[in-house]
Amino acid sequence: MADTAYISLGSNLGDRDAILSRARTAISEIDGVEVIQATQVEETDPVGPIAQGRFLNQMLAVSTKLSPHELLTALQGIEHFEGRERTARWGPRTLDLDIVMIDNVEMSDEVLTVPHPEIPNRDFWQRELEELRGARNGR
Ligand code: A4P
Ligand code: MG
Repeated sequence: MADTAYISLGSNLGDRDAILSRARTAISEIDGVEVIQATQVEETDPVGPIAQGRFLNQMLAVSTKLSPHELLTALQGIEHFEGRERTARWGPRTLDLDIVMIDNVEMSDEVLTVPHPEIPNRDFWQRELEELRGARNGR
């Protein structure tokens, strides 16, 4: 059985366009994952307590045969490949990949919460979800 997952790509350090482009390619190359749709890339004001540069954000809808944890591990591998350095929580990053939602999945443990708890605070995520899920449901 394949699930539909919604993955957020974010970058506010370095060559943001090139980083998102490589991330899309890397996600499409994960075994058991197929990219089915993508929103436009958009520039967004930083959310959270740290003053930092603007982000480029994009959301992908993917069909995945992986478990949520396997998907998270694969995404973290891509983040590390892009040389992300963890400084402050919420702080600047070359590449941040978040699992925003997985259709029909609700779960929370020490490493993974789905749907992502920040959805209510991020207008652009809500818009992107509406765009991708609305299109898939024929709206
Ligand atoms: N984790 C738990 N649930 C999830 C999930 N659904 N998807 C855990 C991904 N990871 C999840 O994340 C910390 C840990 O969260 C992971 O190890 C994983 O086990 P992280 O990415 O290492 O740390 P972080 O990103 O600094 O913190 P956090 O809390 O994930 O922050 P966010 O929510 O990723 O926020 N403003 C704009 N405009 N655009 C952005 O993209 N992003 C952030 C980062 C802040 N402000 C932003 C944006
Ligand atoms: Mg994150």
